[in-house]
Amino acid sequence: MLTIYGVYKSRASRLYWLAEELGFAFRKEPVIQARKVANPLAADAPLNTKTPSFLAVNPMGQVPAIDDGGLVLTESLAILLYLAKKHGGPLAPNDLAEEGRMLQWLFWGATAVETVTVLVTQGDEKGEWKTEAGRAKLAVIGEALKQPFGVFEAHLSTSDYTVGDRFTVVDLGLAEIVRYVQGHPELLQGFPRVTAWLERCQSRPAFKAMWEKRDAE
Ligand SMILES: N[C@@H](CCC(=O)N[C@@H](CS)C(=O)NCC(=O)O)C(=O)O
Repeated sequence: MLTIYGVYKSRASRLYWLAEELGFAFRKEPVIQARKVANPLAADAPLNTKTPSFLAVNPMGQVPAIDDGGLVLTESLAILLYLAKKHGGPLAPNDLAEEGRMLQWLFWGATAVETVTVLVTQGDEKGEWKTEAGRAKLAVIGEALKQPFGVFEAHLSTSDYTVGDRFTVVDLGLAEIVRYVQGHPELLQGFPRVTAWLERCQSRPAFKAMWEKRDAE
């Protein structure tokens, strides 16, 4: 049985969305981020990313991780591609060339986009954007996103989706990365195709099912 480590309100949401898309069974181990726990190492602390039993699974102390019949994997985007390939179908690559393109866009998402968009969601969590200094920082972040969002905007002029002219695991992963700025529409201003693509991805029943469970968590 596949075990997914991580609560819905974390990058594990990507894996839960994929599970809704593909319908595979899993066991959820609700590991919460240590930063959300007052004393993560206290005896009565909930299972969290600093709990020794979880560090034995992912020494990086981050969710998500999976254990698929003894195969332990970390890094959400790698796990997405692994699970998509394992279960097959339209979300997975059809051939090596498609897999190459998928890896390209997933690595691009992790390096050129998520490193920046994650700052937005972290700032949301801390209430950082309420001050003048915070708003100035957010504007700098918006500037940093212009190049990658511009590249994606141009790419989406040829297709509604990132690879293979259909919704794939790449769109799922990238949509979760771009979602981090969704609470700040000004950061998506000037990128109508990216905005429409994000709405298209999030209109899928599987995303909505995941989101309902995330809200209820
Ligand atoms: N590159 C990793 C990043 C994982 C990551 O940063 N996860 C966050 C939660 S979204 C985490 O576990 N943080 C630990 C903490 O805040 O204690 C991935 O994509 O899986």
